[in-house]
This record gives sequence, C-alpha cells and structure tokens, in this order.
Amino acid sequence: MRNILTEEQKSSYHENGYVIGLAPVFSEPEVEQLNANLKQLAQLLEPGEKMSAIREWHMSSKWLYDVCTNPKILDYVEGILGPNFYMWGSQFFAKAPGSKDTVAWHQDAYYWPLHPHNSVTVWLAFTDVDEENGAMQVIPKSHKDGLIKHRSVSGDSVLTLELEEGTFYETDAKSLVLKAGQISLHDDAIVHGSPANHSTRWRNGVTIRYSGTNVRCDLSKAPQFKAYLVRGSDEFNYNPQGAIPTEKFARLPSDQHIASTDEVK
Ligand SMILES: O=C(O)CCC(=O)C(=O)O
Repeated sequence: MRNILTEEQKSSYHENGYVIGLAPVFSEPEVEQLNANLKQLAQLLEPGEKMSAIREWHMSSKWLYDVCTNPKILDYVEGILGPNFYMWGSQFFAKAPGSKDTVAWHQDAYYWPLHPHNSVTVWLAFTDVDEENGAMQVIPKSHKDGLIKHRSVSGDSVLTLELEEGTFYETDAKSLVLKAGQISLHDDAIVHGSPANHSTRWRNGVTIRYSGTNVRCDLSKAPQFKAYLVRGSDEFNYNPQGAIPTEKFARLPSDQHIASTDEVK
C-alpha cells in the first residue's frame, strides 16, 4: 500500500509550514543498511571535514541518489508539490554525542536563488532524533510572514547566516521528533534551526530538497545547480539537468556543491 499525505496532513503542512507523524519510509533493518552505507560514503571525507560536507553527493553517489529519489519519499512530497517536481539538493546534518554544533535559526529560501518559492525539504532521520540530542526545531506558521533579513552568524552554527533575536518568537519552537527511518517535510520559508546535542547518542539525518518544475534557479548565483526530474514531466525546462551517478560511493569535488555565490549554506 502507498503511503501518501492525507488531506489533514496536507492542511497541517500548509497551515503550520511543516508536517511530522508520517508512517516510516524505512524499516529498522533498512535503517541499519542506510547507516552502514553512510559509513562507507563518509570514509571519503578528508580528515577534519564534517558530515555536513556530504552535500549534493547525490550527484556522485548512486546509493545516495537512490535514497533521495526513493518512491516512498516522493509519494509524500507529491502531496505538497503536485505531480511535477525535481530534486536538487542534499546535505547531512550530524551531531556527535555531546557536540556543541548548532544550526542557527534561518529560513532556507533566504539562501536560495530560486523563484518562485515552491520548494519542500525532507529531513530523513538516520538516528532517532529528539529534544535531548538536538532535533531540528521549527517556528510553526512562520512561513506565512515572508523572508526576514539575516545577518552573518556568530557562535557554533554550521551555517553562515542567522536571524536576529526578536525577529520571531523562539518560545513557539516545536521540536521535530522522529524515529530513525521517518521523515519530516518543511516549507522553504519556515524559520528553523537546531540546538546542541546534550545526549550520549548520535543525532544524524539528511536534508533533501525538492522544487516544482515551475521553479527557476538563477544560475548566475548558483552555477552548479542541477535538477533531477523525479516525478511527472517538465513543461518549463528552466534548469540544467543532472546526470545520474553510476558509482555506488563517490565524493563530489567540494567546488561542485550548489552554493549560492551570495550566501553559502
Ligand atoms: O538538521 C538540522 O539541524 C538543520 C537542517 C536544516 O537547516 C534544513 O533542513 O534546512
């Protein structure tokens, strides 16, 4: 049986800017295999590189490409973006036990030279994530208020930009608690971030980005941008298409990831 978003889950996404509580995409044995494969991929990191450097490696690793285009994930995304959409981004966000790394409060769309705003991020949990080990947090409904000016980041954030205090209500934050193998979906304008890992457990997951085919990337700002049509047809043909990788585990040269020339995420 296919798991798709119910009407209630779709309304909740549009109202709040995110949805959780979805039936798992991967079973326990599949999660074990995912982590074993990730371990192999991570062996290609240079000494000192963090897991967040595994970014857009779906363009070089067939294993990761297959994860990002898993039909069960696409079924959920289709409930938001409709029948025609492409996948273009992926990045791991891992925190070791006790890691002080945070992700500063931000809005994805502020970083991305994509128009119109019609993009969804899937956060796929490779480990259980909860309040103790630094699960992602969102400010419900904040996607409705438009983009807010960001400043350069200070502190332990793995990103480069952040929202200033007072531009949103941090007390409203909700943690996106997930079991390994589950996903959340969030809107490109929702305010979100994540705190340090205060537990003795790893916290790890991959973000995967999808956009409707009506979304055009400004290639003067993100020259490496490549779209992989994953559902339906592309009547717009706005973006260059990516080539499906053939090697199971291979790293992408760091200068090939999709950084915008204005702001790097
Ligand atoms: O995993 C995190 O803590 C942050 C992820 C994130 O910023 C994103 O999915 O856009």
